[in-house]
Amino acid sequence: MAPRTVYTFCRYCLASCGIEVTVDDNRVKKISPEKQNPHTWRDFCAKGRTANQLVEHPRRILNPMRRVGDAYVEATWDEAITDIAARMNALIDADGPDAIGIYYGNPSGFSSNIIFMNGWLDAIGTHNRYFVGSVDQNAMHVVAEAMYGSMLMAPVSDIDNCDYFLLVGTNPAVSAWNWLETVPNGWRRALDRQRQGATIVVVDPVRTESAEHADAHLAVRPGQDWALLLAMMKVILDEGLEHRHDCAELATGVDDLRRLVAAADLDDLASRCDVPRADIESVARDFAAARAAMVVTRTGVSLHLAGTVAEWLGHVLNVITGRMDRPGGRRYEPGYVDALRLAAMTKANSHKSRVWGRDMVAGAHALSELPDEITTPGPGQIRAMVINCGNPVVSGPDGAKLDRALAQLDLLVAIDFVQRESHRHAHWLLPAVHWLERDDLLAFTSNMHDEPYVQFGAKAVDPPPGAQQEWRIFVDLALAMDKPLFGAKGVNGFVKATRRIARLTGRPRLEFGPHWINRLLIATSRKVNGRRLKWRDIMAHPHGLVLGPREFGHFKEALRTDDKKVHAAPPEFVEQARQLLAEPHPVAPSDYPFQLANRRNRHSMNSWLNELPGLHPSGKKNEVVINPADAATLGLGDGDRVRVFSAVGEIELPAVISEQPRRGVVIVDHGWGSRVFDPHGNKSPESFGANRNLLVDGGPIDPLSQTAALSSAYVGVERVG
Ligand SMILES: Nc1nc2c(c(=O)[nH]1)N[C@H]1C(S)=C(S)[C@@H](COP(=O)(O)OP(=O)(O)OC[C@H]3O[C@@H](n4cnc5c(=O)[nH]c(N)nc54)[C@H](O)[C@@H]3O)O[C@H]1N2
Ligand SMILES: Nc1nc2c(c(=O)[nH]1)N[C@H]1C(S)=C(S)[C@@H](COP(=O)(O)OP(=O)(O)OC[C@H]3O[C@@H](n4cnc5c(=O)[nH]c(N)nc54)[C@H](O)[C@@H]3O)O[C@H]1N2
Ligand code: SF4
Ligand SMILES: [Mo]
Repeated sequence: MAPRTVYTFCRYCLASCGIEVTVDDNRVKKISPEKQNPHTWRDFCAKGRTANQLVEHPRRILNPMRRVGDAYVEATWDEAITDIAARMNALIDADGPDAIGIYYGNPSGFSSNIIFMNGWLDAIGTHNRYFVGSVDQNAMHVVAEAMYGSMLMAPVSDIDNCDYFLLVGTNPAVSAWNWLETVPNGWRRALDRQRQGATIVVVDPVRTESAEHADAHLAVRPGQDWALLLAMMKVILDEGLEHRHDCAELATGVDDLRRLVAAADLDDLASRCDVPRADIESVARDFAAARAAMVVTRTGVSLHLAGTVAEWLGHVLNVITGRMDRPGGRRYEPGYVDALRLAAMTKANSHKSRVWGRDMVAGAHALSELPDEITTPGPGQIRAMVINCGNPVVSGPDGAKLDRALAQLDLLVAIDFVQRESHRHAHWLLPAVHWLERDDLLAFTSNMHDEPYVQFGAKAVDPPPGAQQEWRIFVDLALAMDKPLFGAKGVNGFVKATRRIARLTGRPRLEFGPHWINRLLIATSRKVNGRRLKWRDIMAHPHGLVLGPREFGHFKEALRTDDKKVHAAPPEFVEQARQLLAEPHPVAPSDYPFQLANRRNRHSMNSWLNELPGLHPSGKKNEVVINPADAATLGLGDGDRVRVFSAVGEIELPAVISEQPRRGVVIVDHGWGSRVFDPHGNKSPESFGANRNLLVDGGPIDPLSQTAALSSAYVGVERVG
């Protein structure tokens, strides 16, 4: 057969680059950027180009594998599902549904996985749900819920009209312009604006690639953005630089903000964040005066103990200076599916955790609570876990504590391509399907693109015969456990009936699955620019389809607060800010004088690509990056072997001396030190670099987002030997 070309998009990150995949004999020969894609391809990177290396990973799990003693043996799906269902049901019968827990990681949001996973979790009725949000974007969810009335209401950036970019805790030159929004080619578009006269200010303790190109770089003390942004808000409100109309008509609570800043002192705030007061004042004034401006906040803001307050203040700066829903600011893109309405219709999970008595955030508990929920005996103790698309021992705080807890489980099931660090105690390894091997319609992120856009993510190659998509695994488990899928009577019977019909007619697509839901979502989709989307429109546009121009004016109508206003000063945030103001200034403990920062690498995707052959030309490892002045004090030279330690762990890595981190900050990239095991051949595990999250204590958390100090933990550094 001649090679064929498949047009689809990359599903590693939300940049969603259009790609052209050359396929020969069910093998990927080449992946290139798809320049006919009208919306997104210009961020295309080596991760997308090498995506087939994971598909063809020499250690890929090809069939379910069951642990027998210290080894694994292959089994059929029937055996796997029957055994897992029976063991889980026995635990539920003995201890109740909370005996079953789940962790779902970042990639679970890039397919229909989560819909069906929730269907299974609702079938069981467990509250023990843990997700990646507590080590990523929970702060944004908490802020959006309180200010806009929906945790999913994420504003998108109107880069091409912006005159003043205040980028806080984000490095778009490396990570692309995406989090809970995506602006394809966003960084280059911002640089284009800069050439036309726009100003870019980057706030980051690290002199990143983005900071290198900025007009100004404020090297904030890690975790203290709240003080910096509060100071800017104070300058704007005290000097009357706010947008009068929006403060009165769009928002409520601005008077509460005035009272809050009246209690704050600029010199105090400047000293907390360690940015000169004069710099804060000039940025605040220029930001407020700019014709069009935006604050953008990301993981550099959220992964701290005061992350939610800082995230909130970033949104507040946009609101009070009239940046919402105006050209060059942030707007709301409604997309073709009304995700906010659908989210409001689904039953919100609420539950207080057993050990720490904490509420759920965004429908799940925080990763830092998981170890204690596994190890503390009593009713509701987790006895069985599923890890769905995740590597929490590496991505979350205090991985060693979680690893010890996972070892105690009666049953651990990992759904993934390879057996990674977090899966080392798994009783079952279930082989997953890569995005190159599956069809996806990401309808629930349609409101996160910076223009109305749809593309069907077509599969390029068939998956290995023994791999299965998560949706099917969760449906099979619900049926085998005889628990009602989606917690609704009758669904299991319906699913079985469609399976029977599919079998009898030889038409597999008659079986209930994600394509049913996709069709339904399109049939009930909202009109975009006056036109309702049709399934055949999507199919007729394999390169993707822009559904008309960007529209302003949707922000206010999308608000889901009762009074349809932005709540600028939710009392819990104001209270938390007051508490932060009352705390003493941050001082590093004498044993642990440095703060541990993090970087992303163009060629890494969190923890899942670092061990691929050929992706890290500069060598496969992470290192500790130290400011020359700190290195001199420690007597360290480039390449020296160094021990980095905290109260909960220690790691060893080579030192690199660089001006990148400010004094008192050392950088170790996350996502390394995650072993890839060989359940088939029993060769020794492959591992590169060190897991820096072993140094992060999971105890102290941001009370609002329940996120640990992932990017501001205190550590000590010393030369080895
Ligand atoms: N210190 C520090 N820690 C961080 C961060 C940081 O900046 N600093 N970043 C945080 C952020 S933003 C994130 S998103 C998290 C990520 O945290 P996680 O999502 O827990 O971890 P990943 O490293 O993304 O691992 C994803 C796993 O899913 C698997 N996988 C990929 N696709 C699929 C699929 O389709 N199906 C299945 N079943 N498995 C799949 C991969 O092989 C990999 O094992 O890490 C967080 N941790
Ligand atoms: N190449 C690549 N791209 C990715 C990913 C990847 O792993 N690799 N991951 C994707 C994912 S899951 C996500 S969530 C996004 C994340 O996108 P971003 O949030 O833009 O991620 P980073 O590049 O880590 O940028 C965070 C920046 O915050 C800085 N920072 C750390 N602490 C502080 C602080 O206290 N204050 C301030 N102001 N800054 C601080 C860090 O030094 C870093 O430069 O990227 C996505 N894109
Ligand atoms: S990983 Fe690279 S190619 Fe894939 S969507 Fe993100 S930026 Fe694009
Ligand atoms: Mo993330």
